Amino acid sequence: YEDIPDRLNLATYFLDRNLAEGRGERTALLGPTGPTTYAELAELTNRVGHVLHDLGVRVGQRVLLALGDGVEFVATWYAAQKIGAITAEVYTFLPAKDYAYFLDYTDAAVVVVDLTTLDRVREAGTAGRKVLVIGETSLRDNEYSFAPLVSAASPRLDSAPTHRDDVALWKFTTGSTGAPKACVHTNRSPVLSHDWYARGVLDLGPDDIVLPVPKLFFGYARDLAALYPFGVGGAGIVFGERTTPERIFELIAKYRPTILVNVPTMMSAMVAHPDAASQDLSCLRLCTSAGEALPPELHRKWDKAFGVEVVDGIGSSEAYHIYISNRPGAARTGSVGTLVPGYDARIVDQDGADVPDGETGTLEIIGATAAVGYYGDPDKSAQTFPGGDTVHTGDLFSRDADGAFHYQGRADDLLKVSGIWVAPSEIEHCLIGHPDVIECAVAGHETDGLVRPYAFVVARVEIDAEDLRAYVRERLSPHKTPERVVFVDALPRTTNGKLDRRALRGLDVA
Ligand code: 3SK
Repeated sequence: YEDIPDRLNLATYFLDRNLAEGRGERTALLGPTGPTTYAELAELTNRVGHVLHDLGVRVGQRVLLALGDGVEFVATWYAAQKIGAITAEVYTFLPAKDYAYFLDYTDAAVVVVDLTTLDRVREAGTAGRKVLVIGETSLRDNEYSFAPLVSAASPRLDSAPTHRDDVALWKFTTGSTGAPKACVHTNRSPVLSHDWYARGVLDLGPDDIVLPVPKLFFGYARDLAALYPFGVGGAGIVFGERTTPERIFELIAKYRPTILVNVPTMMSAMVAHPDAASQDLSCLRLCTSAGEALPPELHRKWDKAFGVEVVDGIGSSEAYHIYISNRPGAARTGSVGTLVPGYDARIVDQDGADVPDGETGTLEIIGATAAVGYYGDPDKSAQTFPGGDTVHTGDLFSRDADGAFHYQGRADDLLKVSGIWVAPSEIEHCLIGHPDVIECAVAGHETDGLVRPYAFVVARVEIDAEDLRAYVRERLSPHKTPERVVFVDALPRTTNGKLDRRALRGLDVA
């Protein structure tokens, strides 16, 4: 990463560069308040930067964003970056006790909220912190109203002279056990990921308009909608409401985006939607899929329903963003693709030795976007980030002779059934092939003291559990047949929309 300047501020790099390069009047964001140009967004960012600074935020302190998507979210994020603070974002539908955890863990100098989160953040307890409130309401002692402070602030602001190796942002990761932890990243991570993935793989350009399915608190979406397009003069779409298939169809019809940043759960809901056949998605040049594995059968259903190319990839908060991906024009069903240029990888056995092509092992990813560690957890940091820009992912993969990677599940999700290791993903990929299965997940539950695979299924119509078991039995070896099929209305999900396997294992199936 020698090409990256020593002095690097993300607000200057992604946002202000558009003014310096004569793109101030181009659209940066599209949303409910209309288009926002780069010049307008940069000015709002500068004003918010002054407000944060006047509230006492200093270089290296944390600013916690607990607010819905919108122009204010993006401006506040860049404002905190511009003054050299560290940004961290959290989901807006958490209970008060979770906000208490995040406030305590981040020790944020200022927490920025809107009217959807204010009450729960208050209940969490904000003593000793300043709360910047977006929206009109009556305020308490430590609370400050965003709009009047912002309009009184200066529209000009110099960037803090941050270095490329200074800590810039935290990305929260839920992990499969324990409380959420922050992956601590320096300024160079988004800049490199922008070059390697957004430009190198997606070929993002000035005419791209990006619509994110996940909300901006999830780095996958935030970077692809509000950082990477700015790096090339393109635009992102922001909307505050919860994401539903209907809303996505509406936004596609209204803004005609070129890239849809998607996750398999929403792809499945879009495919199963009764109005799917009448949608015109021809504006989309591609749809990214990440966040969790895309079952090949869902990929095929998507192709048949919409004909929009899916560029499936895998990323993580630990490695910053996507590090293995398919390539537009050469996407393959059933593989997450090849290494994003800039990254290296090893697939290793339990002793850390490389496994040959075609065999399954644990993936180690090597690249200069690796986090410097988990905040406040040196032991876990040492396990996951052993040095040399390496991340131990805990994901099982095989690599074929063409260098394409095949996801085989999480190492800690494997089930030992009748003495044989079983990957839940194999049973899931089989079940999703059934025409009446919308979504499914497999987890280990005990039957008579023995661990057996249980399938949790969201079905389109009423199906007989025995028929589904027979469907799997005909296709996989007998010990992979689910011991039970449990029909559910929805699968448990983490705030990032990923399947919550811990919750699945804890479901009462009596
Ligand atoms: O899947 C993830 O967790 C992820 C995290 C950060 C950026 C991108 C992705 C896909």
